[in-house]
Amino acid sequence: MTAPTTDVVTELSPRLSPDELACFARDGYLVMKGLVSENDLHLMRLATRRGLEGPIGPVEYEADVRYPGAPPSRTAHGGETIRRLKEAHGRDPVFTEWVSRPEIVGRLEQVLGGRVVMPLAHHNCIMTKQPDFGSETNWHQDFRYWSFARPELVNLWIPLGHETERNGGLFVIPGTHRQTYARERLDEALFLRTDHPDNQPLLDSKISVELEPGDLLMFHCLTFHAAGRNHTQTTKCSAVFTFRNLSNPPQPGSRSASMPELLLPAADLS
Ligand SMILES: O=C(O)CCC(=O)C(=O)O
Repeated sequence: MTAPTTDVVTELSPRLSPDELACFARDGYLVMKGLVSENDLHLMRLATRRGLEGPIGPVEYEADVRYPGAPPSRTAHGGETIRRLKEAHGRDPVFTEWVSRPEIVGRLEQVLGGRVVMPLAHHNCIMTKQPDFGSETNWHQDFRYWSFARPELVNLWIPLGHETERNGGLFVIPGTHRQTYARERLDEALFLRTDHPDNQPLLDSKISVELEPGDLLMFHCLTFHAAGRNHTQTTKCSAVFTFRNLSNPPQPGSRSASMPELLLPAADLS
């Protein structure tokens, strides 16, 4: 991997346009172009490669989650396939430097409605979808296992390479963050049941989120999303972080409160 020789420094707006804000409010997700420079991507990829080659912990293995397609145990064939490099924040300063930039914090302030905090207990990882043993993730809302005063968090998903349906890219169901769901529409682990008739219209409206390096995907913590397996021979990697408004704290004693959080510098939106 060679370092990029130039990185065009352009002033990026710290704001989403009114159209982008309206799309995010309606759909629960938004793809933004050109927000991650080649140089930042290079540093993020280096940190990812270091983590995978070490491997440098903490990591989550596919065998730990047992999702469809994952090896049955860590000692089985493919059992050492990594699913996530956890604690991305501590792996390289590039991640925190990047999320702290005005063009990122400003957008987060707009959608969250005030000062932005980055919880380190959720996501804060590099998702790796590896060939052969990378698993499928069924339809879920990230908030299902989180405990905050309000379900008003957003994720930023930074693709480190191209993401398509073929290499296990994400699918989303637009607008699902604005609805409520009867308990029987979800299975025991709170995944959306694909055999429930009431869920069919939702499942039929799924969208494959195609991403390229430089893109940034923002999605609401209640937006149903899923991902398939990686049918290529190249590992797909994406850095993922979660954000909340300062006034939306984790419930004391919960897993959401189990790690420190970062208060991001305020963006100047004037
Ligand atoms: O890449 C995937 O399989 C989806 C991951 C995901 O949505 C999650 O872990 O919340």
